[in-house]
Amino acid sequence: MTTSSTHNQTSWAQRILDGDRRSLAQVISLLENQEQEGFNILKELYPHTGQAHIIGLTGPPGAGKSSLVDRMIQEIRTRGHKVAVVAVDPTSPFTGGAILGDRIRMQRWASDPGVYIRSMGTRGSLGGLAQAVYATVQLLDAAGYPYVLVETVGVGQSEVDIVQVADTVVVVSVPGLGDDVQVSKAGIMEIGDIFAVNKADLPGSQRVIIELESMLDLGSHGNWRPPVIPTVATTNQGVSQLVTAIQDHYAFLKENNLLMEKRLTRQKESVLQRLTERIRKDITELWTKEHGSQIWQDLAAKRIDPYTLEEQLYLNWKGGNTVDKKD
Ligand SMILES: Nc1nc2c(ncn2[C@@H]2O[C@H](COP(=O)(O)OP(=O)(O)OP(=O)(O)O)[C@@H](O)[C@H]2O)c(=O)[nH]1
Ligand SMILES: [Mg+2]
Repeated sequence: MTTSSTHNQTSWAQRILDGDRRSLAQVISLLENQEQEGFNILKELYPHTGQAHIIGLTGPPGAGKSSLVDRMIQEIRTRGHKVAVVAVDPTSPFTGGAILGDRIRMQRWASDPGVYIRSMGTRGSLGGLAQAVYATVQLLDAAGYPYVLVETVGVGQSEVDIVQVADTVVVVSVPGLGDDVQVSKAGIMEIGDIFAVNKADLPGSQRVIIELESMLDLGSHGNWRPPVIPTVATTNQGVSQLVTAIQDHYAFLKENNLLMEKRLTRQKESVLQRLTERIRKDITELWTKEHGSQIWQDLAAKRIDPYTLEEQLYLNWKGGNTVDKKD
């Protein structure tokens, strides 16, 4: 999908602020494809961001994250708020695509103007996904959704590091995966603000709860002790408690002046990431343009060493000069 460059940016931004869902979908696609026009629209909307509570849900495949999100939408709607969802599927080559179960679940919100759901895959570069998600969340924030839920698969090594996006991270665990699969996975205990043990109707859930509780007892987490909440997404059990815990965590962040700090850290990181990516592209382009595969041949034939090469490429990029060829 393309948008005409003759389009007035202000009108795009205004339509987002006015809650036009079609425009929202179009701008998200721009962001997903890393189109500069999308970021230009975000520039204008930036002053309108910072109102939404960004909630990340992460956990192993099939843990019931989407089912929980669906129930949370219901709960948040019951409490009288609008809500937006970004379902991130790093493995999917399809944009805006979701598996059948997700489609059916999402379908029931299609007629509710207070709910906006969007799936994001990796149509562009895999590395660009995190940035696209981050930008999309900001857009939804500016569009006036007070709650933005972000569902991602996996923890730690995941392409989209949820901590980079969310104010509150809900780690979803399930019984039956074996303890080292989830609980002791590096980083999982540190990133969770809330632990949901879903599929609490299945055997073994009590053990997962006890394990999580004892690991949390050992750890240090400042003044916020992450709660462990059993849930059954299929029957809505525990969902109200989960949403209340999420709201409590937000209140905690605000009361302790941690929210601004957290968000600033994230924004700095995002600026650095985008800058690094831009410079990386620049350098790659530079040497491809000027040397083709010659530098690699030189390297292979030991006509140049990798350290000198790196130094030369860096100076070349920095000064805009040509790399000295070895004769
Ligand atoms: N018994 C039981 N099944 C559940 C529960 N929650 C979800 N499920 C089932 O688990 C399966 C996976 O649910 P999803 O919500 O798609 O899980 P997910 O974590 O979003 O999966 P991915 O996005 O593919 O990683 C579905 O068949 C659900 O019906 C639960 O609390 N108890
Ligand atoms: Mg899912």
